[in-house]
Amino acid sequence: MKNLSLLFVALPIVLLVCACKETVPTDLTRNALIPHPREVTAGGEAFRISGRTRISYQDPALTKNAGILAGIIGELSDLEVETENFSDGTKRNRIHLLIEAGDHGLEGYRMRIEKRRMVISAPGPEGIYRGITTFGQMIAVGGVDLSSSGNDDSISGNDDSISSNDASISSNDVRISGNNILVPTGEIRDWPEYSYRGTMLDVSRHFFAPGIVKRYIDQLTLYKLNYLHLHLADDQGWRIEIKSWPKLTSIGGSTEVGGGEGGFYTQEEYRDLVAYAAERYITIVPEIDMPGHTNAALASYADLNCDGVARELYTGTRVGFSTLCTDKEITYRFVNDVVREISEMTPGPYFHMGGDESHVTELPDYIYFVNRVREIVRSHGKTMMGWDEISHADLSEGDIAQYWASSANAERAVEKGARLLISPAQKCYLDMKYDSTTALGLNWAAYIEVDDAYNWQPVTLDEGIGRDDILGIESPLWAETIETLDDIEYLAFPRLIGHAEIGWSSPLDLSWENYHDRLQAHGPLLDRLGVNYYRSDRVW
Ligand code: TNX
Repeated sequence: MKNLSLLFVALPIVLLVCACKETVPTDLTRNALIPHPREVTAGGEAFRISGRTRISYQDPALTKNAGILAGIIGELSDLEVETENFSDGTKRNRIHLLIEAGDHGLEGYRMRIEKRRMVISAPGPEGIYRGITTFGQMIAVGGVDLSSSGNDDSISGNDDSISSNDASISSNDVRISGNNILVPTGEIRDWPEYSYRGTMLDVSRHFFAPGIVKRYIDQLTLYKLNYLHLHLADDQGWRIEIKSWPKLTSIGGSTEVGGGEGGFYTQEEYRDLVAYAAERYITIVPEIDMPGHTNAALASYADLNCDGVARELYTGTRVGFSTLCTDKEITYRFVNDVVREISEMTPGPYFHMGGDESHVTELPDYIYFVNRVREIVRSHGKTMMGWDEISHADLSEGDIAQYWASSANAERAVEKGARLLISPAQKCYLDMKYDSTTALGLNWAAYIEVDDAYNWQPVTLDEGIGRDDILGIESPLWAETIETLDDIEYLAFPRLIGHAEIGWSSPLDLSWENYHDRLQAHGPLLDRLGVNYYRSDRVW
């Protein structure tokens, strides 16, 4: 409770009441978990984690997970829990991490909390990790009285088995007191609705140093997001070192919106970011936007322009004025080198080729270009992603179109056999202002308050788009108006948390009233983590 000492100074009466009698949390269904888990059953008792409890992992592949779990417990209490590699999954006073087959993919997990032990099991380390993040929320946020929201139906608790004395339960259902953590018993079975739950960070309009991106990654993983799409090149800046085309960064990376000094990731820094994300079970999706949004490249190499004249660097915020020369062969040598070098550093399955707002590329040229890029991307072993305009080209099964603006484009992509990443600007764009008073951001698509960001579903967006057409959901954060980590956090949080729930939870469990109460309970956690989130008066 290290960081919560102030709370007790502020609430002496609560402290007095709590000092007389230890409150035993026994109702697992009250935990304010986000995303909402699939199935929660209360056991009616409590498991005590103390100095003698150990984390016991059955498989060496779970060593890292055991360390992460011990770290979370250590951060939230005074406990230094030891870890051990042990195959007996029944021992008492243990938090067991077990590999166990399941029916719900690699991210599905099961958590069984009994009076004398608890078990987190999954088909592999990724699912165990998702379970650990749930456990982390249980002890960091605790419980909340969700009955006031009138949505208890949406929590599949087994009421019959609850024998808790309600009068003894205050609003926090998991108790931490120095060297003891009490966790309510019961069972959670959980798995994601969509296998792709992501956010995009535009590092081109303003450059964000690796340390900032890592901090953002830390925050994404709290809410089970598993993809981070980096928008690495646009008119205002080229942000990734390409060894075979060095001027892309020495010239193209030298500025940003407003004329600041810009910057770029060396290949070493990019690899390090990819590894950092992978440690947290987040896959990086690199994007090089083309044939439009390419002024930084066109300023770096004259040959990429149809007239052979290098463009001036651009530090404004207009879009749609630049294009690679689609009928020059050097353009495809360039694209091939870029896709090859980036793909070699990117273990994830996707390469995003942009393709949006190419307003000065003739449509037949655009189609020809996207078709050729698609072949290049495939030749380097990657699946092509692109903004919804790519549906004009020859898409087929395996390609991914990112629905941001046009349902006609999205439907055309589906008709051609592609699947969709759902990012409608009116709901998902994290760079949209919350309301007319928000200092940061834009408003061309909408004002998006916290409830607006939550109150929609990918499957009901468009009649022509069915569940099977959808790969997942992604929330883009464009960076024309933002320059710091504080700015990123202000626009992303808490809207992104709602998107994370839409991506993970059962559509039947999505209810603003219920989510509202859980999100409210996450405020103190975000405060403690120092996240500069928007304190919407619709929530806090
Ligand atoms: C549209 S979204 C764009 C971006 C801008 C964004 C600002 C998309 C595919 N293109 O170039 O940054 O609006 O909200």
